[in-house]
Amino acid sequence: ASAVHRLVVDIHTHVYLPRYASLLRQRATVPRILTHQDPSGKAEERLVILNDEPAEGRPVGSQYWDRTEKLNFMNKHDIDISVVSTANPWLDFLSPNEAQGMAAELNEDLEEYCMSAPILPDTTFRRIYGFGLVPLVPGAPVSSVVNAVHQIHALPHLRGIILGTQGLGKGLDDPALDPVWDAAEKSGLVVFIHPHYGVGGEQWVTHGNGHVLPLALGFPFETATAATRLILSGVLDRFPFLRLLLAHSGGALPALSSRLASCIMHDAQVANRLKHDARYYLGKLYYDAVAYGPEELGFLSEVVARAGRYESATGSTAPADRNVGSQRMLFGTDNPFFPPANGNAERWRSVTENTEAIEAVPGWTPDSRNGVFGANAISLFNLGGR
Ligand code: 5CU
Repeated sequence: ASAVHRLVVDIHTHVYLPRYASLLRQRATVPRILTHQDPSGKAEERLVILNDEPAEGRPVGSQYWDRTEKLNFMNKHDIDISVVSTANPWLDFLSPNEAQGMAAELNEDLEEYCMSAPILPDTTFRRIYGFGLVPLVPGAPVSSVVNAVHQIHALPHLRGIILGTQGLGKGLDDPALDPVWDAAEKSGLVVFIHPHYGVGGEQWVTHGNGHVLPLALGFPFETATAATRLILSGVLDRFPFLRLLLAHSGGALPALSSRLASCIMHDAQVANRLKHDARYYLGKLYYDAVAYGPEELGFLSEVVARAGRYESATGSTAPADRNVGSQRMLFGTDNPFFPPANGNAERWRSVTENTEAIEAVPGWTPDSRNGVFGANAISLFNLGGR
């Protein structure tokens, strides 16, 4: 297998399409793009998306919206194919009407962005596919979200949906969202759950810590909380074929899943509601491999494989095989976030740390590494077709 060129597919890579960037430029409150003047009078566009980030924001430019820049980044890092998604906070700040119209337009824009990307030489793959947007905002009629799922499903280069965790204002475990999970399950689209708000913000009082606490801890706890609420509400029992992909390797959930199972076991009301031990559900989810360390990736693959022990009929007592767990893990970069801290490095450390981590996971075979780099994505997203 290693003699054949290994395909690298980046499934966690973001864009602010030009229409979305224009929307952010029109805003006076976060999220927004503003024009910042330095003391010499030089003007520069800045992005402010997180509520707690400094008001002057961070530099933003064509790397966020220009497809040529995305392809240049892919070429520089030997990435063959990207499955791009709008970055946070998606449409979360819009009214239901605005979100509905914007989702429909941005999905068409993204289809065009993907469809007009080059074909990967000697293959039937486009170099770019996408995750669409749904108008999941407080007060939106659930039918508008279901309609957007149908729109995305009908657009040939969109293979998934990206979601934040707010739902219709009551989180993703809101029973009102069952029609959305039903439509997503029937469509086979991959649902990418991504954080934005963080959990634990009251602990982030800065002391000069910049974005470190919200990004390193707040984001992973938000993802873990959202996924746990989905498990506890029975969504994964009611929609067992739903394909949910968790950002940042599942955040804090893999490290806490046995504790979660124990807490459920000691609460009869919750335990009676679920069909399986909590650890079982971790084997039904997919995870990006954006964890930056081989030990963390190895641990995740073991926890995912261990879920097989909690299959009620066939449960095995064999040691959890990391290679089995790796089949649910997929390479990602988080581009254009985490650019080199010291200017224009040839290759971004935020990318090379993840590629080196995949290469170094103890116990993974070459096939498992190839799977995480690209083969798992090709199968999960059913890539191919011009
Ligand atoms: O650096 C950041 O703020 C982010 C963000 O907002 N979203 C993301 O996916 N990665 C980094």
